[in-house]
Amino acid sequence: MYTLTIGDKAYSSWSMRGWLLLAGFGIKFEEEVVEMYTPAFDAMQAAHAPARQVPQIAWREGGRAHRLWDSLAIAETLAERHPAAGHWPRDWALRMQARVLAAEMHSGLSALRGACPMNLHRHMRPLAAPPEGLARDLERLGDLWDWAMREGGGPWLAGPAFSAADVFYAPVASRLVSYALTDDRTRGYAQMLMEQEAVARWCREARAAPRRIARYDELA
Ligand SMILES: N[C@@H](CCC(=O)N[C@@H](CS)C(=O)NCC(=O)O)C(=O)O
Repeated sequence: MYTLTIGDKAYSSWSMRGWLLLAGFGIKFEEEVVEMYTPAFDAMQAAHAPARQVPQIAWREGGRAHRLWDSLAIAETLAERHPAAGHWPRDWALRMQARVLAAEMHSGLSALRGACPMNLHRHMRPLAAPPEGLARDLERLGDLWDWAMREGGGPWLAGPAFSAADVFYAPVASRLVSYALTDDRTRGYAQMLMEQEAVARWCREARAAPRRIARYDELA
């Protein structure tokens, strides 16, 4: 049995990806939420160096304790351990497409990620002063999603089935909604992704959690 350690569901975008890579593909796990920016989070990081960041997955196997972290490594390792779960498409060209999309998200869109931290309590409230680079990231996102739908035939980013590629963009879609950044190219898929069963469940649980983090809620 896996134990997934995550941060606050409303605010921890990488945690959302880790959780979706399990819950979105029918893999059983226990979850441990450690509130971010607290002594308990510091203690978790010290206890689990060098993993440190969330999400992390721990389990015992073959008499050994294992710990897996970083969402891209999590996607690849879970796909390898659960080949029938469907993290990556079976068709090689769609699988390549899914990996390209996940990898670009993992290392890119930094203006969008930096300026618009995930906050599932925020709804359609634009940033007061959108920073340099945000428009470029939104343009790039529109290009990527357009290309993905054309190339794979949709309705998901890598063809007919929800895959790890969609997982990587779930927090991105939530930012588009929270900060009123959707446009004609991104609105439809962002909406569909937010309504996907596991994504919607994460969002419900996030909004039900009582803790609020002022530094994110007060972002103008
Ligand atoms: N590259 C990592 C990023 C993980 C990450 O930055 N997690 C944040 C929470 S959303 C974190 O643990 N921050 C605490 C820290 O960096 O000390 C991944 O893909 O999972």
